[in-house]
Amino acid sequence: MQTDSSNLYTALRAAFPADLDSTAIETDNGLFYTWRDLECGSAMLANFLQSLDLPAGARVAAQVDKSVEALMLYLATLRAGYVFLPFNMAYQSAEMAYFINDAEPAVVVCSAANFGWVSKLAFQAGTPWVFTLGDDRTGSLLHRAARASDQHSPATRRADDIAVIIYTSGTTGRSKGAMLTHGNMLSNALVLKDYWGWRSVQQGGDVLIHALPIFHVHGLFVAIHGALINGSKMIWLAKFDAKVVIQHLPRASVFMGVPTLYVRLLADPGLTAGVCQNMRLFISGSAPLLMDTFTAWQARTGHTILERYGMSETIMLTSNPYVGERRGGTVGLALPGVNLRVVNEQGQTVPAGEIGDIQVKGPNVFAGYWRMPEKTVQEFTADGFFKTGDVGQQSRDGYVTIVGRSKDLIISGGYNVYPAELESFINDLPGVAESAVVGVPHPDFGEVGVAVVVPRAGVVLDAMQILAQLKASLANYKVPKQCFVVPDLPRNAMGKVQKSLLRAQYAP
Ligand code: MLC
Ligand code: AMP
Repeated sequence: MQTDSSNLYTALRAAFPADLDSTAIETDNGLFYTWRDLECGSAMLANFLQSLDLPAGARVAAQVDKSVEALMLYLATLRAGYVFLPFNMAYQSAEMAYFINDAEPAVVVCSAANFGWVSKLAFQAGTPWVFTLGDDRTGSLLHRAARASDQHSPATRRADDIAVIIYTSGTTGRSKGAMLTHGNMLSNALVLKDYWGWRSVQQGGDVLIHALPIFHVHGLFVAIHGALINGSKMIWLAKFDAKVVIQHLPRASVFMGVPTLYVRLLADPGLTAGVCQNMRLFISGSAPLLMDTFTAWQARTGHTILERYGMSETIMLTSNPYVGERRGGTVGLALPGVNLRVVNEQGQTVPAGEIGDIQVKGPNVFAGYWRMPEKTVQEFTADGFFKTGDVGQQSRDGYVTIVGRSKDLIISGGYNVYPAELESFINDLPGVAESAVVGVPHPDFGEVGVAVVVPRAGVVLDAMQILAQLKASLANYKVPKQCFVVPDLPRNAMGKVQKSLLRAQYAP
């Protein structure tokens, strides 16, 4: 077998336990997948993809429900040396049209229910292959791959070859594709393996409850790479459900979630110290964890949540320590290999405790935005640091606290919502003069959007109708939870809309 240590799959595969017939994944609908199933299933899909004779660097896009076969498609794309593009199932046709036209994937995989509109978009954009994949082991992809060999040697890939493109929305409303390399992901997975004290099979092994979606950095990389590179079993939940998580906790040792998951678990009386007694580690990230949640979790379960910070462009950047003080309200220390600094407007590093922009450098930092060289240059400093868009401070002993964002972004239940995208959509609706979308605190999602809309002279706008129009066109989680029609927006002397005033006004 040809081996190339820079193909991420090769490194993940090398960590599989010696007993390939032991369970790698147990699903919430009673299925058991062995390590051999992962190896052979992804080999078949990789062989099938390669039989399509795709050009070098071809993109394989997937907008599918969470399933182990979807994970195998990801692994197969890595093995075959193509570039994987995961998409949220909530995206509707206008959003998918943008992504498909921008990324020009050679293969698109979608659900059978969406095949009609997705295949139309893809064929119009010149994609030659569209397959379906269901969450119940059905679909043309598996059907076509069924005759492929289950033996496959990972394609030779360099550490700086692109493995995945993750689309993030841009502040202009135009989404940018962050290109992550095999090297970015492997270096980060190896750092986290040590940092979070993952236990080898010889040490009794870890069992991860996987309850997150698999189209983002958190569920796809931090969780899945974490389990695979440690040869650890996953309990695989199709969707987060507090009761189902609690039912599985006694057999697990690691859980990862966005803060909303912790809030929902705490709301269930079934969460007790007893059900958590075999747990080793609870990790939170993707959005700020409130101090209340941190302390309530400690009081109820006896465990201290480990909060970490990262982003699509960088994977993980900082983490509270596994051994040592997990300081609530902070995102911990820069991970080994990550160079993190807090700078002022002139780009000078500020003293400990002072607030500034967070910039980072390291082997985990992405290779740039897909087909946006100017945007990529803008987002890096002359000395090669990436501007995260997060605002924070670092204590004398290195703990980082995030206090805000210089980017206009709402993080709702761990999903990013860009006000500029919503505002441009609302401003195009008939009768709208202008609008502003702001984030306000929310007990479940942490933060949600509120739209404030000004009608054109003489027009009467219906707030509910505006929300209905947004819902008909955009992913559901982006739709503001409330809409207000007002005569005008507050502006400063420069004529800029004062979003801070709107936030304060609509927070209640
Ligand atoms: C769902 N809804 C949301 C929402 N999720 N609204 C705002 N924000 C959200 N995040 C709304 C839907 O629009 C719908 O409204 C209603 O809730 C029910 O939808 P659902 O899909 O059934 O919701 P639910 O299953 O309860 O989902 C909630 C959730 C989910 C918290 C489980 O949002 C989730 O999995 N979030 C995790 C996101 C994540 O993995 N982020 C990682 C990013 S990586 P209606 O009105 O249409 O009925 C990253 C980097 C890093 O940030 O550091 O990790
Ligand atoms: P994404 O683009 O989806 O990867 O989101 C990345 C952003 O999520 C970061 O730039 C931060 O603003 C935010 N984020 C991630 N983890 C945390 C955290 N622990 N606390 C606060 N914000 C976080």
